[in-house]
Amino acid sequence: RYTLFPGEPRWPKDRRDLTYAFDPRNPLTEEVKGVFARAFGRWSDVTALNFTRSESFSTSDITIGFYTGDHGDGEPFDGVLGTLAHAFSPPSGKFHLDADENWVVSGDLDSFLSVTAAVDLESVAVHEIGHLLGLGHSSVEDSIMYPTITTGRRKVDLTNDDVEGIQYLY
Ligand code: TQI
Ligand code: ZN
Ligand code: ZN
Repeated sequence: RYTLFPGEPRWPKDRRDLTYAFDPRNPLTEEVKGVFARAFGRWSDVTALNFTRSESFSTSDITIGFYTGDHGDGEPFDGVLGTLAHAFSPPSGKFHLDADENWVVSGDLDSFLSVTAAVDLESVAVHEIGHLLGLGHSSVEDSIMYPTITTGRRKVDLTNDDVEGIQYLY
């Protein structure tokens, strides 16, 4: 079953249109930006939420960046595997990814075979966006919000449990 953060924090009712921006210090390809757009789309498909990409990092609701090691928020990254990414509950909007991971862009199936400790970017993004929106971890093994993922595995489809959780909040 899904869980929520203590106090059930969520984006307020008058904030159904949320913007997101990428840290300009990380130049990302359109292919990588498209992975995030698809991950947001999986949540906007089942809620009244809309996510729009913004070019203004300082004024966006959700900010996305790739960092290594200590990056100033007291939760340092740890190199390959271990912590892959973290996101904070609403209304923080901070979504950080460990730049030391061997991120794989979904659909690139062959890369799973050749990359050691490959981590599927879209799978992690869908999970972290769940946290950004207010979902904690779920006990349902197939759910996006289950707290374990297998390296090299792609898990991007919301389950009924994820949908029930997000539709309770929004
Ligand atoms: N990062 C943890 C996570 O996102 C950070 C974390 C631990 C956390 N406990 C939390 C975040 C409670 C919010 C609330 O779960 S992680 C997975 C999963 C991680 C883990 O790097 O370990 C995914 C990132 F669920 F598969 F284990 C993405 Cl998909
Ligand atoms: Zn961080
Ligand atoms: Zn998590």
